[in-house]
Amino acid sequence: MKHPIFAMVLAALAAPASAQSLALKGPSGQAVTVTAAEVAKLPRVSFVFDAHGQKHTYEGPLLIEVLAKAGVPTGKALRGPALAHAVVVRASDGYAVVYGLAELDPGTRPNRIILADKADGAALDAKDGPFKVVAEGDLRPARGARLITSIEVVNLGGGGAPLSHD
Ligand SMILES: Nc1nc2c(c(=O)[nH]1)N[C@H]1C(S)=C(S)[C@@H](COP(=O)(O)O)O[C@H]1N2
Ligand SMILES: [Mo]
Repeated sequence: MKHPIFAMVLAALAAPASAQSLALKGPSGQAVTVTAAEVAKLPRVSFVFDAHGQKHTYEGPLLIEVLAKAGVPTGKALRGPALAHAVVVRASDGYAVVYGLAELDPGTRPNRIILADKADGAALDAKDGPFKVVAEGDLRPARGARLITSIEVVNLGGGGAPLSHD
């Protein structure tokens, strides 16, 4: 390998998917970087998503399981003021999508929202990857942000106290 630039390009092309990462910001400002290898270790879910008649099987962890690494309330803690948390998903092309934290919770609603890192059994390609949020059951693919680079959880300031039965 005589030419240094050629060697660098080859090294970049050969970089493993685990070199990819995602910047998380939690509701109290916690900054956490999650690598593709860490995402790959979380429990995995898969389902078919139909985008304008094109069906693909997406696979990855529940998005809320990823956000738990940045301290979001989950399970029984996802009540009261936590219901006023917004999840802002940002992509490298400037696209952004907002979800409500509670809709990511499998105990709140059945349709799953995942951080997909695979489609049809293969790692996402350069057009979609390394990560794409896929919302099961959405009737159109607009909320399915691809090319995701960061996710921020913002507390919009709900002041209500949780009731004992919520
Ligand atoms: N990063 C990113 N994700 C995006 C978009 C975009 O412009 N940028 N467009 C959305 C919209 S409106 C649609 S219809 C689908 C289109 O996905 P496709 O290009 O894979 O068909 O991606 C969604 N996710
Ligand atoms: Mo769209």
